[in-house]
This record gives sequence, structure tokens and C-alpha cells, in this order.
Amino acid sequence: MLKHTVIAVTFGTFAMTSAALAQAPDFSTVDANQDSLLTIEELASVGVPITEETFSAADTNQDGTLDKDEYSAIEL
Ligand SMILES: [Ca+2]
Ligand SMILES: [Ca+2]
Repeated sequence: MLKHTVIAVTFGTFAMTSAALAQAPDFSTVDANQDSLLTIEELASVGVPITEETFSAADTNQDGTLDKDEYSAIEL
């Protein structure tokens, strides 16, 4: 009985960790030059699997960078 509970908890923690890793990194982590804007190069350099199409779709004001709001709305 107790053993089953431990296995369930362990699996639950593993599932949560996997979900967290699948999410995009923090804005400040990606923003290597700390200008509060993300370029596609900054995203690529931290391993965010983003295409130019996804990037320009997320870049709602079309200034070639993602601000915090644009980045939080992104769907990877
Ligand atoms: Ca930047
Ligand atoms: Ca933008």
C-alpha cells in the first residue's frame, strides 16, 4: 500500500519535471544582452526550438524582436 503511494508520487514528480522542461525558458534567461528584447538568435542560443515563421508570428508589432508580452504569448 505504502509502496504504491511512493511510486505514484515519484511518477507525479517526474511528469511535472518533464512538463517544466518542455516550457520556454524565462525571458531574462533568454535575453543575453539584457535589452528587454529577444532576437531569434538569442532564442536559438538557449536552445528554444523556434522557426522564423513562429518568430515573426509572435512578433505582433513586427519590429524584428520579441518583447516580454510577445514572448509570453508564444506557442512553441
Ligand atoms: Ca536581447
Ligand atoms: Ca516585437
